[in-house]
Amino acid sequence: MQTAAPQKIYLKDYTPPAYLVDSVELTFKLAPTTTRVLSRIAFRPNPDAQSRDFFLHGEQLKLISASIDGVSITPEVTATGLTHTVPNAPFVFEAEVEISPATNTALEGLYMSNGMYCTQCEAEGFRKITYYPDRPDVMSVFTVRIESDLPVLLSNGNPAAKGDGWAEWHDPWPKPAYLFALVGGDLVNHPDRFTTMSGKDVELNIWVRPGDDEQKCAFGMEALKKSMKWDEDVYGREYDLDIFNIVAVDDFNMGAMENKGLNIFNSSAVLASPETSTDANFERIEAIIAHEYFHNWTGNRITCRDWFQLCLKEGLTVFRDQQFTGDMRSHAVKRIDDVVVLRAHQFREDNGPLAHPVRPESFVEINNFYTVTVYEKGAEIIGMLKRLVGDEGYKNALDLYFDRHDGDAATIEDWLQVFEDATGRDLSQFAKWYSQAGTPRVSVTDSYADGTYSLTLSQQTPATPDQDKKTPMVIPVAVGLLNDNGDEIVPTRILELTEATQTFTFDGLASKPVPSILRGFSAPVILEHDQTNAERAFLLAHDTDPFNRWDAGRTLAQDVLLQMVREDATPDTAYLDGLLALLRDDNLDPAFRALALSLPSQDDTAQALVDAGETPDPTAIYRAHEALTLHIAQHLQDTLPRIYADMTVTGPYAPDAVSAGKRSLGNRMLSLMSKLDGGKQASQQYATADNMTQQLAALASLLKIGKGADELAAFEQRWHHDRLVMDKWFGLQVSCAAPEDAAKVAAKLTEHSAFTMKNPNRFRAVFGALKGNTAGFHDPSGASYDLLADWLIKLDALNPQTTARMSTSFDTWKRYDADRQTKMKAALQRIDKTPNLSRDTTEMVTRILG
Ligand code: 0A1
Ligand code: ZN
Repeated sequence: MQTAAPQKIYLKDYTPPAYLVDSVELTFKLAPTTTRVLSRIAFRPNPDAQSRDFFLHGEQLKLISASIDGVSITPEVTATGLTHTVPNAPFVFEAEVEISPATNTALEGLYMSNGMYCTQCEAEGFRKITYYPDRPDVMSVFTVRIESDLPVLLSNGNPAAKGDGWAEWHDPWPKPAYLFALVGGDLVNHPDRFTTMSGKDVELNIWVRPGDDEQKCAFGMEALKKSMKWDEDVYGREYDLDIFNIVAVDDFNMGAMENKGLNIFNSSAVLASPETSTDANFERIEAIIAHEYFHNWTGNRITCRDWFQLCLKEGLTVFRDQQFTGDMRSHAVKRIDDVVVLRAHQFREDNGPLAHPVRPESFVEINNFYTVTVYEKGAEIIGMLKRLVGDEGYKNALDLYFDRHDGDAATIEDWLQVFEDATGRDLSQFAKWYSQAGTPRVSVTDSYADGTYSLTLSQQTPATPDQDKKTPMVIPVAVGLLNDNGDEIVPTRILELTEATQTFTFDGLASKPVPSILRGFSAPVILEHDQTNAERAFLLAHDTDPFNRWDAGRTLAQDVLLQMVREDATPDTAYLDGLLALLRDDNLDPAFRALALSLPSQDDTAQALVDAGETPDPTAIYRAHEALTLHIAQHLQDTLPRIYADMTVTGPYAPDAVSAGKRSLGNRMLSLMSKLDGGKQASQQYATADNMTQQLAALASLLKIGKGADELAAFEQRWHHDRLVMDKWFGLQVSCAAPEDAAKVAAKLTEHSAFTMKNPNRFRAVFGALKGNTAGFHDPSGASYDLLADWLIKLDALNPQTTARMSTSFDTWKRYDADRQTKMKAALQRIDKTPNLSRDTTEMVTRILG
């Protein structure tokens, strides 16, 4: 257990910094366990400050010397920083500290990964590098000198000078310390160039370790150039340095990091080749490269005043990367993909013990708030704003935002103000989306009389931790109406639901229409609409809104599953016929058909049962999913081989959306066919596949029917040298394991010589997959709970951030039966009682236990 109660930090306590920084000069003398960092920081009193106390953050630093205006001082040093008296006028603070990157397993601050030095400073890692006011509202110009024998030495900004064993960098754009970065290593680059909209020539590089990885940068480089062009075309944003560097690193806690001019990427988020990466990997890489690049304006040029404003940069940047992917690929498919993620992860968070507002009001450890709520619900809020003010209003507001706040550390109030000023709209009620946690439920009733159709919408948001009472929000509900023939008689209209209950009317209708509600998923809410299965099947067949068409099928599938869980029913043939018609409709995008044929996740079904006031049984849910999949396979049996053949992509592999969509539908066919042919087709596909998408899909189809042992061994034999491919090998075995075997399979994999908990990707491959195998994780034996708890306890001593993140696997514990609850609670308590448990994990486990 923690010795000292961790301190909670509140948004309401924000005060401006006592001192501002005009310039920072840093010198790094790199050495694995004895890196020296020399700093020279020009401070000046902040005229807006409320205090004159001088405090610099600093953790795990060995202070060698310090001075103020050249006079040596002995500051008061604690575990969290240093203080000293300072002049009431501008002054220069200098210090020399020693740090040990080689033993830094937390992967925060300066650390080493496979012989390479790299940094991760967001959120509060810079304080592990040197003493500094490590808060985002202190922005300064950095000059960095790196001394090392390593051939490649990089930092932010533009290269200033270099010589034998040293390099200097200067970043002209003032930035907070969390955007600082440094890399030193034996690296090779994949170079390119980009000419910006005003004709400036920018050098681009992706840096990787020498070896086969060099071949894997081309796709990322194209994605970078597309992102740069898109941000110019769509947002009018131009790049602002002479050089843009991306570095791939194997050990990284997150996906990637937007450090100014020097993005550092988890190698899984940048390296790609047809032989080693799936279509999903390619799409993810394109999106993450775009996301980090877009941060240059939304995050770096305009940053956050404090960490409570994290959604200011993250919600907006996710929204921008979603728009980008839609433009590059398919808007309909991207929207469905995003909503699947939102419902699976954000709704789960918002409806459990970890629920928090998009702008939280307090935290113990900010790293615990890089959540789906801040990111994905944060992006949904931007989408709603755009829907409410229209495309023109959104464009004007964004132009004003960049004009007014360039160079600022801004707040959500600043953000909403530009929308108010640009559009004249009052957003005071809308602002609740940032402060009120929980997923609103919108229920629907309707009636028709004398040519008028009335739609009554009611909203209600359930209580969440620390927030009992909720008040109505502004909910944009996009609605269209269809007639009995399936023709659209009222095109999409945005209804603004602002009260607890409101009725909207549509006049001049010849008969009662079929409503299509929440088109495009116009707000992140749960729609409670008692439609008959016939109406849903009708929308599945006719809705002109592709999202709602897909969602009608999804709701039907969920209903069928619930019936099968409850009473072992056989599935509704209306649903199966609907699927067949959709599958045979060759006018429909294959990617869309593949999505329409996939079932809600088992975790979604569990939540649907909770919403209906029932206790979910993961084993029964698993059986219902298996049974429904078999029914679907049998019902579509005659059509599967034809579509499978039609989806063959000829020619060399390309990761474009059209080819990927075909493979996606083809592999959906393969997985269904495997339920009937004992894996014959899958074995053949495995044997002949010339790319990872086809190979992995075939292997998954085999493993899911309890076959594929030979292929699994061959896969390991072939790919044992490739870390990212081996992550797939580890993960797939756990996600495809039968529920009763999942814990055993995961435990056995932790004994494999290639398993290491020091690498977050490998740890997540095994334990992320265990969480994803819902019935396996919740196997009544409790074996998975115990195994995960054992490993989280071990990992916490090395890497608190990843441990805390992975502890969320337990966040649904209160949903389940008494026996499972007892077992999960015991696992959580065992973690909580671990001596010296990190602040990160302590906060998470405490919140989960509630
Ligand atoms: N800002 C990055 C993600 C990131 C966040 C936190 C980190 O450490 C706590 C690392 C990376 C992004 O949004 O891409
Ligand atoms: Zn981001």
